Parts: sequence; C-alpha cells; structure tokens
Amino acid sequence: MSEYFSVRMRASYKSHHISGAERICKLNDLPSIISELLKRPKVFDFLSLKVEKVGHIEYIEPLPIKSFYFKNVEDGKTFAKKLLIDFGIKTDIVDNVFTLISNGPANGKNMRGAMIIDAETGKRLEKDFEKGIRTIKVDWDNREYASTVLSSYKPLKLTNRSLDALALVSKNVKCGILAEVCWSDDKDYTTGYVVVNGVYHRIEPLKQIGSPYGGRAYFIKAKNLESIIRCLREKAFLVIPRVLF
Ligand code: PML
Repeated sequence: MSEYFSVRMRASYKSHHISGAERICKLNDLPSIISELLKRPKVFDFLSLKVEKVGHIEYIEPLPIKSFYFKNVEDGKTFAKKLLIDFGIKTDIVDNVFTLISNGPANGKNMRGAMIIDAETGKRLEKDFEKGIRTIKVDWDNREYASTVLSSYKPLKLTNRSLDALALVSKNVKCGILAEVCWSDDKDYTTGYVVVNGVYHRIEPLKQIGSPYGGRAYFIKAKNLESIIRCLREKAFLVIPRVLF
C-alpha cells in the first residue's frame, strides 16, 4: 500500500503573509511537488516547507458549486452577507467579520490561517489572532484529473486557487464548520466565496483589485471548538474530482 505525505508551504515578505499551499502526494512525487510549491509565491524573503507522513485517508466528494457575478464589490459583499444572514448569523456579527477581513484581521495584517467565530456570539475563538487556524492535510485525489474535470465548469472559470479552496471547504464541512467566508489577499484576485448549507458560492468580485487584504472566517458552534481544531489539523482527506452543480 502507498504511503502518502502532506507537503505544506508558506511564504512571507517583510513579515507579511504572501502565500500558502498544501499538497498530499506519494513519496515518488515529492520532488516535483516541492518544486511546484516553491514557484508559487511571486516574491518572498521567508519560505517554510514542511513534509509530514499522513496515516489514514478519508475520501470525500467536493461541495457543489454556484457562481455569481456582480457589477461591483459593494453588490458582491451585500450578496455574500445576505447568504450568511439568511443562514442565521446575526447581521452585526457578519458586518464585523467583513470589516476585519477588509482591513487585515491581525491588527492591519493578513492572517496565515482562518479566524474562528462563534456563530452565536461573534466572539473570535482562535487562540492566536495572528496565526489563526489553518486547515491542513487535504488535497485532490489526482489534482491533474481534478483540473481537467473542473475546467468543464463554465459559469466562472475555476483557477488553481478555486481548486485549493474547493478542496479545503469540502474538508471544513466534514470537520463541522457551519459557514465560511473568504477572499484572497492576492491583490489581483477578486473572486471570493461563502459556504452555507454545504454549497460553495463563488462571488465575483468580493474585493477591489489592488487591495492587499484578504482572509478566511469559519463560523462554528463554540462547544465544538476542540474537536473541530483536531479534525482540521489531524484528519487527512482526499477529494474525489467531480463537479457538482
Ligand atoms: C485564497 O485562498 O487565496 C482564496 C481563494 C478564493 C477562491 C475563490 C474561487 O475562485 O473559487
């Protein structure tokens, strides 16, 4: 039986988080995966690579995708907020989370991981407000094939970022995350997403082009905090390439 390894990269520049990515692969594929991840950040003065063997792997399906275009960021954000509010999260909690992501959730800087928000009270539950919580140990089972399969998705072209995000949110739902919102800290990438009711809602645009701020927020039931963090960090998942509409 094959052994699988998780390869995780994160890079920063002048103490600002720039890029992070993960792959799960077989031993033989490690050199090519490491070389691919090294090319990912456009600029960096710090880069960390971690290779870790993973044990039992659970195979899961990707979340179904819906895509929405808006004429400006304001309309995109209004729609994204409405999805979360209709799901049952209070308006002031949603507004606060959007303000945090828009301004850099770690005191004006981007976080490496996600904020964890108590869906009832809006309280931030992650211990470290700079690092946040990173979902790790998740990838596509055969990424090349996933790319091909997902390129058949026409409504809003899926990118490598979408691919990573879709794998990640598919794991998050399995770990007990109730809802999620995210947009990239990449200045050129304006598509973001909201996950509610087990659906990946892609929203274009969710940020202004040129803005360096982005981030993720996971809404959870506070009593599940420990088990969710354990699942996000320890359980390994591979997502079966399929597009669900
Ligand atoms: C990120 O991790 O940089 C955010 C990715 C958002 C992807 C949205 C999409 O294209 O589906």
